[in-house]
Amino acid sequence: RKSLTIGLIPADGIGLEVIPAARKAILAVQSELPAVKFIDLLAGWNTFTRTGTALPFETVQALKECDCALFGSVSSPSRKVAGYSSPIVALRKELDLYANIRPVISVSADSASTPAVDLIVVRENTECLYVKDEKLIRTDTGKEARATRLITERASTRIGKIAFELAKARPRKLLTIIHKSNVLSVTDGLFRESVRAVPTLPGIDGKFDDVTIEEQLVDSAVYRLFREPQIYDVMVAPNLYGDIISDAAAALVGSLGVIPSINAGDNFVMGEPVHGSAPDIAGKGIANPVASIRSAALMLRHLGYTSAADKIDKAVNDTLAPAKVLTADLGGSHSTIQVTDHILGLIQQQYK
Ligand code: NAD
Ligand code: K
Ligand code: MN
Repeated sequence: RKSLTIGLIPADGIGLEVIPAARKAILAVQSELPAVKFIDLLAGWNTFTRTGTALPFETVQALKECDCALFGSVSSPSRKVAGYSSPIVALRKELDLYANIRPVISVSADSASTPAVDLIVVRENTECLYVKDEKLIRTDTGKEARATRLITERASTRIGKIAFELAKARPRKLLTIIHKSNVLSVTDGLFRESVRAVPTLPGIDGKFDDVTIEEQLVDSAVYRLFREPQIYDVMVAPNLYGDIISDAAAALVGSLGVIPSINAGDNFVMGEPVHGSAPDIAGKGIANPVASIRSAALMLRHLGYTSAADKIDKAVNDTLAPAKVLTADLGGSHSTIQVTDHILGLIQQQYK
């Protein structure tokens, strides 16, 4: 790759404050990257109210010319608004971003009161109950609702591959498959079998022999996640379980403001902080930029720029603890800019 073109979609609320911080972090490591070029793109509620669409055609077209993108956060109204639909959901579909990857790491592993959490949830992003094939029918005894739960070998295998790759790259090399195939033996059975079969696929050639495979029923997985989160390393799950597990895991570390994610497909990756547009603090300059900066690092790591990603992550971790330069959500009093500048300073030090 001769250049790295990155689409920036801050969208709404604090997205407008934290995506610029992520941009600066990428620029701080640009000596390790091909020529970086940013393209500013529109989407979200503000865009909808001005133009009548939350995801302009030009944005989708421009993204197809990009190597990757960073998405901030969108303000979706709770009431139904004619013509509006969430751009992030549409983008995942449009770009076939089938893997949702969320690392959850404790803010201060040194604190005795909070358990040390260092895990990654890998969520299948395209099927399961989220195919939204729902029907309401009337029967003699009242209404009846039915939904299709789609699990395919193809989607389960491709998410399984991503999970094995991530587990292999970590010190513990442990992969836990989350399912409920004691009850849902056909659908969850297929998910479980497909993931388990990844190491035996043609072309894998023993690559994943050093990865330990465990499995856990989804309900007891949530229980154990709260009691002993340190037992988990990489967890892979179908869409709905992955959604619930990743929010539950996020609750263990104190603030949404530190949790990054990527939406990944075979040809594209989009970094995105897990949090929303935070209307309660938007415009005040106090939003935590860490989730977005970590999302930028995760995106670079996914593209293979490991050492650039390591430098960003180290600077972030050293800013949270021991430096304890923190925004208000973590009990500190620093601004978005102050935390960002501290992180940028620690990145620069690593090049000296
Ligand atoms: P939220 O994540 O925006 O906020 C929840 C709470 O966490 C708020 O108190 C907020 O101030 C705080 N918070 C979140 N991120 C923070 C940060 N970086 N720094 C400091 N504090 C932070 O969730 P919500 O309030 O349920 O939703 C607000 C809007 O965001 C809604 O319109 C919702 O639809 C949207 N949303 C979008 C996404 C997305 O873009 N993918 C995800 C979730 C919610
Ligand atoms: K978001
Ligand atoms: Mn969710």
